[in-house]
Amino acid sequence: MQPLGVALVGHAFMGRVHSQAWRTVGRVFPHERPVERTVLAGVDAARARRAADELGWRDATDNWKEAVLRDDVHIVDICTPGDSHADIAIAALEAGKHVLCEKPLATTVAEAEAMAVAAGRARERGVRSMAGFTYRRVPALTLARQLIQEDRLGRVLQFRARYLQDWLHDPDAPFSWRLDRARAGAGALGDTGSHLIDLGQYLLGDTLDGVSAQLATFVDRRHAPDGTPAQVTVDDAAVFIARFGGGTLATFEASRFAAGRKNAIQLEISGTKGALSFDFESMNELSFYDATEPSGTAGFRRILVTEPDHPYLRAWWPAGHGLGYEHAFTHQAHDLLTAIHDGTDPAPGFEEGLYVQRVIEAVETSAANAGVHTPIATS
Ligand code: 4PW
Repeated sequence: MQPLGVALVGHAFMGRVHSQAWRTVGRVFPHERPVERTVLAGVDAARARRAADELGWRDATDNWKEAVLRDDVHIVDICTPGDSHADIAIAALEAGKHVLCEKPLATTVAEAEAMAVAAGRARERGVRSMAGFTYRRVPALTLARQLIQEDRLGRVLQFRARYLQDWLHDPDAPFSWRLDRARAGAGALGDTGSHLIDLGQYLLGDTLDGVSAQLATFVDRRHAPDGTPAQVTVDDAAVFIARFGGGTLATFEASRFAAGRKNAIQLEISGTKGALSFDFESMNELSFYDATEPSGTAGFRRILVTEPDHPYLRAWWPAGHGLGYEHAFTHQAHDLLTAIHDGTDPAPGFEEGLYVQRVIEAVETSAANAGVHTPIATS
């Protein structure tokens, strides 16, 4: 059977992780149509060629448009800074290619809307699109959703979400595109806060009505690696409170200045019948509290999410042997391939990515207005 050719656009951190996933997915999750790493696109031809050799891609190019239009490319995987997502995704969808796009979907709501419209049109022709909110595919979080859907928490009263990193805590940490509003759209809010917003819609199956927010930039001038001074134009940290449509009260925090926290996605979800607690720094564990148990023996119970019956785990190692950061990207590629094969829409699609973008915009509007409550736009 003809392989599904993938074009990877971008080969920095995210491109490398996605590359690993495309290399692994067919071995761990066999699919009828094999995947081929057809072409890697970057901004510089020589660097793209070197990356292609290192990461196992057949061809390399400095022209993403050419890559996207190739007849032997069926999936376009976008791992570039946010300001190029819309152009690449829309060109790919119009050319009839399935698209996986890194998060956040875009740098503005207007771009995300155009992408969602293009995705809607493409869907009518059987072309699929997916937003790369990969943490949905961490088995412990997939399990958390199952438990919530099985009503093990009862009515969910509170959703607490924090995404803490500290890579900017050092005032001498170099400037990069992630600190440039024109290229990234937002700072901690867009880069990592977007995951929390997505996990809210994923885990609770509900969306936020409005937000009250504050943002902070702690270091507003840095130096590029070549010594050039640069202005930081995004937030270093974001906090906001919110309420879901179904009534759940929510708190969100994203920070790149949380000293000592490296990639701590910390969730605690409390309901009338129980609670769940998760920290990505112990990503193979999920804590569950069953409030229906007698109080004398009830307590948070640590579930090691490493058993064959847990989501995605049967395909990996014998029971008890955990997974890491990269595995969720393999699960993401597997879920996209499954949707393409079955002719169904993968989740999250661009509509859900657009919702996240609207929440980001509402957070920024609220913060610019001293935290005033700001509704989430619906169209
Ligand atoms: O997975 C995370 C990303 O979504 C990474 O840890 C860094 O933070 C890079 O972007 C976000």
